[in-house]
Amino acid sequence: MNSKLVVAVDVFDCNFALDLAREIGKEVFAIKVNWPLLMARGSSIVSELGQYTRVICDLKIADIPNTNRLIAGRVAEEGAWGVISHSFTGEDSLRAVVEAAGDTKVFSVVAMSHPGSSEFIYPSTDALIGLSIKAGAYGLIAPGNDYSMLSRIRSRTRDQVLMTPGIGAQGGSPEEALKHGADLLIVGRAIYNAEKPIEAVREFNAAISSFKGQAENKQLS
Ligand code: OMP
Repeated sequence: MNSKLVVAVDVFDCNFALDLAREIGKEVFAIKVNWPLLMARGSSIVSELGQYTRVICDLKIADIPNTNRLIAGRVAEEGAWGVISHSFTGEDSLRAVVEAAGDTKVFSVVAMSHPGSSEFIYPSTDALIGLSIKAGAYGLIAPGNDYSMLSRIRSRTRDQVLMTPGIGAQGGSPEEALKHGADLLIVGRAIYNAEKPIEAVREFNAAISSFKGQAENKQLS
């Protein structure tokens, strides 16, 4: 399945998450887990969900290098395909995540999708992109609902994979995000709160595959 869809499952109910993963796993690129599931179950939720699809661990790691290393190492042991880290803590902290993550891909936050991102993060986005590339990040988190910021980030890197939240509940559209340079689209509530999540997944996949832009079709392993 060649989907670009990453489904955020921001719930505390592990059975719901596992049932959902079983249902949609083959039709999505990955499932993203955040603190609610990790708090409810511990890090083993990563390998449990990993039976059905790739898992991206959204911990937004933001600590000193030693602590970051411990967290990223555990995520890698659980077999996560990817992990999300902040970059504002500096190159040494992000590099520690990259080193400890091993084969697990590191996505670094350089701009966020909520209004407050414009207060401190947006003014630093260019510096955060440079720092993330130097530290060896595989990908960047860029807002899928702010197309001018997304284009600006795309114009500063061709190599890093851009994974974009903000699609659906936060107002972004899959076609516009792809048009402005997204490689992977994160969708949460618009799928896990849908009456029939599998149908919502199929609608997003159809919108994604109908997009015929100039965006390169990156082959992601
Ligand atoms: P929905 O708004 O329900 O589609 O969920 C979006 C998901 O993306 C949530 O899991 C957020 O934690 C996450 N997210 C953002 O919404 N904005 C960001 O800037 C970054 C992330 C993220 O890193 O995944």
